[in-house]
Amino acid sequence: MSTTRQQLRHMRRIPGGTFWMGSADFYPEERPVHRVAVDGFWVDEHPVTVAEYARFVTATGYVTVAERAPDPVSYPDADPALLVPGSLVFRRTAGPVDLRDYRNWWAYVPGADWRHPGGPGSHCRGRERHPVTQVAYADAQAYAAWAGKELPTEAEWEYAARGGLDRAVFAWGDEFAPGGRMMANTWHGQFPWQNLRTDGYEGTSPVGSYPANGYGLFDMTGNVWEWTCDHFTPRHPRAAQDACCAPRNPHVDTPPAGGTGPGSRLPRRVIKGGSHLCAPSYCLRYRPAARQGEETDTATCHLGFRCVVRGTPPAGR
Ligand SMILES: [Ca+2]
Repeated sequence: MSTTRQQLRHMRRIPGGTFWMGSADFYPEERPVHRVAVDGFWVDEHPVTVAEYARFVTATGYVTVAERAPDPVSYPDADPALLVPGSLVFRRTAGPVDLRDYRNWWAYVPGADWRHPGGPGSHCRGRERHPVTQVAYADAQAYAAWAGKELPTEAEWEYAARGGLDRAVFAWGDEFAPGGRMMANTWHGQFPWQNLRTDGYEGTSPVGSYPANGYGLFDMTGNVWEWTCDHFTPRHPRAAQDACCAPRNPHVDTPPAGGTGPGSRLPRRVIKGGSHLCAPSYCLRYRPAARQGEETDTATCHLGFRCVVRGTPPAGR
């Protein structure tokens, strides 16, 4: 694929290099810390916005996963009443709830989709610069293909998110709010009932509302989780730790042996960056090393994506 200047608008060139991937200080799935080498690439300056996704849908007529009725064959145990188009919507609770049961704050809402991220009656007017949400993995892939781009590997994503800092906790350093400055849109207060909006936003925020990282990238932390093209593994591959040399451009392109994990129906891909729903008391995942696995057909109000372009710079750049 030849790269064009049009493709590279609002993208940043990330120089190739080697970095420490993962963290030993938080959740088990981030371990082990290991060296990884990544070739240079371009990455979107910010997550794909509602306006950008709307241009794609207008041009192609694409219908997202959340806008289609789920196939009963894939959901043999599902309540038939829920086999209608829809997606997952967060609902702030009235007070403290059992944090072990996510059903206390997540609901499958018929009619929720990228145009109506909170369900019927919600809309995106005035939110064109917010990240698009309610997009499943295939929806992100479809956009990327249309734009002549691809989804990042987890290693590319994490390398870009670190902004050139070596083993820092956050994308901007080791302190969450340096000098009291809010650096990302996360959850302040007691999840999932008390949102203090210390950072100015309860839900998503317009892209670029917080400082860019060292590579000039916005919203690598918080706001929305972002899809990557790697299959989720409960830990980083053992081989990465044992190898004599840093793996180059690692990519987990098949589901791990032994299945997708308890309760999972579908392969899970790695999502990165945390979201406006991440609170220290529940999910301290607004860090480059943090990772979760998400089933590929899942669309939620706190998950979006950004794209990359691989290859060498076009002539003249
Ligand atoms: Ca917030």
